[in-house]
Amino acid sequence: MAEAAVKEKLGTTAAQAEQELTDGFHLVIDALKLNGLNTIYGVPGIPITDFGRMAQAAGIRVISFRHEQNAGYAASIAGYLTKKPGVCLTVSAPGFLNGLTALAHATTNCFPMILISGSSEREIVDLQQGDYEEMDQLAIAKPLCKAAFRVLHAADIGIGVARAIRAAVSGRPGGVYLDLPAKLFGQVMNADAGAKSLVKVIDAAPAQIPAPASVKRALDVLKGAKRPLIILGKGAAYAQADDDIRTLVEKSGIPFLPMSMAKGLLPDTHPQCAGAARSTVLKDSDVVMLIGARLNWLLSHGKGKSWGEAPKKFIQIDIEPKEMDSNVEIVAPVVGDIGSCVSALLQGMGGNWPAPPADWPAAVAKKREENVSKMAPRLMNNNSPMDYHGALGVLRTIVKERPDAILVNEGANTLDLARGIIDMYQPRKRLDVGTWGIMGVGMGYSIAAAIETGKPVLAVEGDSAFGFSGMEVETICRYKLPVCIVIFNNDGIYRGTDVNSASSDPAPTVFVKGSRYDKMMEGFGGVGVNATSPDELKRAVNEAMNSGKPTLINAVLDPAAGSESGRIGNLNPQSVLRKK
Ligand SMILES: Cc1ncc(C[n+]2csc(CCOP(=O)(O)OP(=O)(O)O)c2C)c(N)n1
Ligand SMILES: [Mg+2]
Repeated sequence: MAEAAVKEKLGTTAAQAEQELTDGFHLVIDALKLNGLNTIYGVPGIPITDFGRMAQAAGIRVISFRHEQNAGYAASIAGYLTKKPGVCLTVSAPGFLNGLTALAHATTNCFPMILISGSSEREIVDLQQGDYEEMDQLAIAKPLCKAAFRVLHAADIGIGVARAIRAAVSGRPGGVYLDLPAKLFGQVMNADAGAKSLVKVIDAAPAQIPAPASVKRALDVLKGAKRPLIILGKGAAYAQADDDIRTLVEKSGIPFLPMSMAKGLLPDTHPQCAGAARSTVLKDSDVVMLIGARLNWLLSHGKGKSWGEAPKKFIQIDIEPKEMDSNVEIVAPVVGDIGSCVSALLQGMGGNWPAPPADWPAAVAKKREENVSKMAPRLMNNNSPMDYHGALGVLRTIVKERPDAILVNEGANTLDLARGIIDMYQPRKRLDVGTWGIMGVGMGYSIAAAIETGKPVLAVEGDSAFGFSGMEVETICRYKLPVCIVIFNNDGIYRGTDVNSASSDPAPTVFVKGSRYDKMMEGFGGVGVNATSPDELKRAVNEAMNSGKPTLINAVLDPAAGSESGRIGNLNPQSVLRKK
């Protein structure tokens, strides 16, 4: 054979061989795509930089953040909004650790999420020989999530991703860690075998049907109630069984209390909503049916002063059997997924379910009207600098006029007062600090909410809360997201008035007075506005929501307007000793 012909033949064979091979990079991408995971939130670096590029080239949306914690919070709320695991991608050790808070947060809040981190050489890590970013990430992640897996062979990528997806969304959802060592990405294998090794997860979150006897028991207890109450938690919102839940509440005639992120499942203005009569319904109810809500600290563990003296019976609907009796006795546990449970309850209720004794809903409605009208005049003040009520009165109207916008909310006073004042009208429109009362979710949530839903986002942020994720305003500008951030700037944490009498250092709770957060936004090409009155605030927010341009409004609040720890000051430890 002539030399040229030999060369050509060899070239073709090499090309053919290459075509028939795949590698770890592509298998991970293919496995994610096969399962409909089309968005990745993360921060690039060794060993996942090229992976991000290739994922983007393959049609996956890769949203690149400034800090992994924010990318992780974004993934966690993407999971909540879509019922598919949100994916966060990080580098090894420090990037992994930055993402880990969000993974633990996802698990605590029952949001499906997968944290994928690149990791260093196993052989070196396990001998602790000081590899680049050395850390036994799998061991560290394990206690903080629902499940943790490591893939060592390219042929196992399909199974690894499938297990991660199933673990994240089945049963009670939560966070899953997937460890991908650097070497895995470069491993090659036969392309056909690679394609065959991928797993499309069938029925990732199988329905869990409640036992008929448990449904009957619950309905018997409910029927005997004189002053029943339904509490809706974010588990009920997650379930996306909106129509059935609404029908159940309306058919029963029972007052309902939405937990923070369940607001809007039925409108807060619904005649049965007891949101504005919370203390009355907790104290005076005799039977409480919890739907996707846990009796944790947010409900005072189901006992103590806020629950009153009279004995209570609890019915609890939850997918997790271990949730039952976690704080108090549950007389009627109904274990199953919320959708299946609610539909079984509806069926069991039949066509002529008796309404609760009329004096109960009437008493709740009276209390609600009283509280609402007490608050009304405060919401209309046009004080400058603003107080919380004046500023929130304006935002309340804006949300009423734009019920499909997503409200992100964090802070102390900024959170507690906004939760009470801003009515929600549609399910899953209120995203906030969740079970831990965590600061720092603001920008990550806003970004994911805009990306996942395509709806405008209004983020109402305490000035301290905002600081935890503030750098992501660049990300918001870079991706041109329709996010309007309103910072309730009261010069500090809770208040801006603390004074340190011992030295010239500022007190621990105060920030630079008169800060202009709006200038940050301008620095990245977004719109910045300094608003000093409710009228100015209203104009600026409406303009931002109309334009869809990334906007940050520095709302100047009276530094003395807030109170210590917002509504949960009672949780601060006290001592009889008051040494100064
Ligand atoms: C990760 C985290 N760190 C610290 C806290 C404690 N903390 C609770 S609220 C808060 C900030 C409150 O100030 P701000 O956001 O300005 O709201 P304001 O009460 O002033 O309206 C802090 C730091 C927390 N909840 N989470
Ligand atoms: Mg503040």
